[in-house]
Amino acid sequence: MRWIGESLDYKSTDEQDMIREMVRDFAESVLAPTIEHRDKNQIPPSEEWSQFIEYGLQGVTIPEAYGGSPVDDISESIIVEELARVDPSFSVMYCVHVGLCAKTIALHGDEYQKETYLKRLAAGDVGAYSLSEAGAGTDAAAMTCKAKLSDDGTHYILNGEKMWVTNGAQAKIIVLFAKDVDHPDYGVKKHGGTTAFIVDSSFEGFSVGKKEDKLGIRSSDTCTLVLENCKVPVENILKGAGNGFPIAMNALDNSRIGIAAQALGIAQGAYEASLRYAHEREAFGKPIAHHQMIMGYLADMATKIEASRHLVYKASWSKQQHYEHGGPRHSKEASMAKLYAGDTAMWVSERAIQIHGGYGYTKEFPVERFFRDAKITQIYEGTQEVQRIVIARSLL
Ligand code: COS
Repeated sequence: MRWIGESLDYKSTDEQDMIREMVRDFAESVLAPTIEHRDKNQIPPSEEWSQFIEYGLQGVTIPEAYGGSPVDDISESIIVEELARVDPSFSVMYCVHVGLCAKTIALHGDEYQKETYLKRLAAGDVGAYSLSEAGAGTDAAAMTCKAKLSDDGTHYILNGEKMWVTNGAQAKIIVLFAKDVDHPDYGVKKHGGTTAFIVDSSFEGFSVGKKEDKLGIRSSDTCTLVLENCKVPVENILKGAGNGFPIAMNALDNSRIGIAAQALGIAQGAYEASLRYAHEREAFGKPIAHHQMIMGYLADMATKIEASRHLVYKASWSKQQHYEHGGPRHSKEASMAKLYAGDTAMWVSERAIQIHGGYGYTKEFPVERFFRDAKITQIYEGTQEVQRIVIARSLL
């Protein structure tokens, strides 16, 4: 049997290096100066998004034919990682736009849907994805939002309320799931009738509800969406009525890698702040970086971050192999990356506060924000418990 090491190449490509440098520059020059204010006041990064779209990176999951500028899947993760290293809120806005929304339409959309919606997403209209409801988060198949075909057969009428929608208030285009009550599988299979709709925020009967007041990622908007006889044209269904659940799960396989990359960036940002502080801060006559316990923390942080990076890039590579070369589904790799990187972000950001001591508990340093932002990476796009279910199922 061949040893996997024989085929490994750890070198990044010139394009990946160039993308990392470009995004780092954007994050440090545009996001860093405003993040504290946006975090404190829960202001979404709309201004910053307008500047970001000048780079064209909002179209990395969209084919060139529809105005996109595709990059390889590791580069996609590098972009998220570099954004999160400075501003985790912006990184999740980006992740949902390129991953859950644009990629899902690119994979499952027909020509009309791609022509109409991918072009707008590529031009910078913000995208969102809406699966969860008040009583259906982890148990996604338990959703109760209903869709019914209109009498003249031209529209579906959607009713219900969706919850925890990232970019909910900003999005113009939303991939949204509801159950077609007339589908033969509705009420037969648990997820029976689940249908993926492309909803334009201008559609009649669509409105944005409550905005959540969150512990972390406070500059990212998270809302409920209200569907009151919302009219969605039949041509806006992805892959036909009743075929939505696998589309939802497949989208999560992709986006969990994005959240893992976000967690990696958070851990990296918290670690770098700690390293800087450990060199500057003196105690007992020397920089704390030279005290063995702090050295131990820094070593463990760097090791866990490196391990996370391997899992994130491996999962990104597996995703690309799956779509471009018919490789096996990447569900396990995505869940492993998110599980490990999410726990690492939480652990590293907590240690970062410990290294900063009392100062780390204040808003004078960014580590308390990283700590608050890290927690959500263990919850959204599948809790750590769900990741374990997905991993264990693939093992068993
Ligand atoms: N890709 C494509 N299809 C998939 C899939 C995947 N990764 N995983 C499951 N499916 C398909 C199955 O093949 C099955 O299809 P059929 O009925 O045609 O056979 C269907 O989806 C149902 O699968 P399953 O029985 O595994 O669904 P469960 O209800 O048991 O759900 C978990 C399993 C818990 C893994 C799933 O509900 C989940 O991921 N929950 C978390 C949701 C989440 O991340 N929410 C946050 C969203 S951010 S808004």
